[in-house]
Amino acid sequence: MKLDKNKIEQYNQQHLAQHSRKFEYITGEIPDVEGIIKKLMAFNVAIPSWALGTGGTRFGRFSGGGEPRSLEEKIEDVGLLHALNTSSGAISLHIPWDIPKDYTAIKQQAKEQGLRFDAVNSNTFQDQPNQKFTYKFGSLQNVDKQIRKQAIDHNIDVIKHGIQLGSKALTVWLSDGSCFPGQLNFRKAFQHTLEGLQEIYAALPTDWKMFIEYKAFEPNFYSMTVGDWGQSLMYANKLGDKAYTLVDLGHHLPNANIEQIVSLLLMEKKLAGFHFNDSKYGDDDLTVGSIKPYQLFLIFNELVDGMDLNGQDHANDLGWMIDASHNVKDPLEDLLQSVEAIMLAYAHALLIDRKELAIAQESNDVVAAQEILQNTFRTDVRSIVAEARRRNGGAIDPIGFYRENNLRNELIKQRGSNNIATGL
Ligand SMILES: [Mn+2]
Repeated sequence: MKLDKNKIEQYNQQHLAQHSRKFEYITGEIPDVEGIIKKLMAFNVAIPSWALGTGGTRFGRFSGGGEPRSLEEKIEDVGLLHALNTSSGAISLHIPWDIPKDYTAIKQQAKEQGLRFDAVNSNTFQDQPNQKFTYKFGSLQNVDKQIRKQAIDHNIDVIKHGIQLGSKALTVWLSDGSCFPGQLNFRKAFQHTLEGLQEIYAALPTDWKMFIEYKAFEPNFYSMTVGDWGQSLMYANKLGDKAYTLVDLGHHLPNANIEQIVSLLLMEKKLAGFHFNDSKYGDDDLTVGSIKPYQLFLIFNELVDGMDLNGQDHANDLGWMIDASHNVKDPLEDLLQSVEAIMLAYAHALLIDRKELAIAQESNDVVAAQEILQNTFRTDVRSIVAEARRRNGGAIDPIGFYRENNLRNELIKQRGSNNIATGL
């Protein structure tokens, strides 16, 4: 479904007076709003191809209707999000769930909707039909060399798909690990995994990156072979300059200080980027910012600080992606909420008075440091984010527009109500 830009323009006209009132007020309250808006206008978060359908748990899945039936329809959905919020201009494909049949046509379609292809993702956490060997006991870590080779070949195959699409990174997430003490020789598992990653790394084009994603637990519950940022960083350091550690917010043990991890990875110039989501208990894959928006802000505080120190471009030098699941919401509404939460956290981080914060830190003024962060966090920056979107041609209120125009009903009419998109 293609959106008529005039409709967005009309919608914005109806809401302009109210929006302008809020925006003018905040412009008078904070310095350099224009500088912040410029950065917000350039910032994009990739949408993964597996997040466009209704998500499920291992207990059940309740489709909401109108889900995309093909890669083409998934790209259409991301195009729709991007037209509304102008900050979802990339799609991240999962191989083999979303292998294009015709690269040229897919690239053309994406281009027409203003989308680029983000990192490609491999899958050795489940067996595919017609696959020769099983990953039941792991992929790259496996004691069986033939199974390791199958996993290496798959990853190299994913790189080849990515080259055709114009992607520039491979994300490797391994579910490898063990469920019971004694099952695995940790050192051998690490060595096998490293050797496999080295072979995959050797197949990367020169301008590509490898993102090594870690996860503390699940599907293995005793050990994970890439279980935390320390292990991921060990692999990345041993592999070379093109290998980086990828942080998925849900992949930590409870209460981990993710902002500190981000800060140190940036210091080491080894942060690949992010998979955004939110959680209360584990890898809950909830809407970004729905549970811990303050933590998200603290993470963005470190991101902006560390990237500026490295001279990195916020919009392009790291990989930004949402990795969430939507069990009870319309997936597109949920994704709009997630991107909005990210933009708000980013806007807040850009607003921090870093000079004053450094002075407070250097003088051990704990109260002043907290005041600076919390006063910033409590500033309502929603109209600044909306203004950036409006100037890019997006809707002042994307969810408002989506609902007012019954876009989900349109999708159900086009696609039917019983189809289920590939994904988790
Ligand atoms: Mn992830």
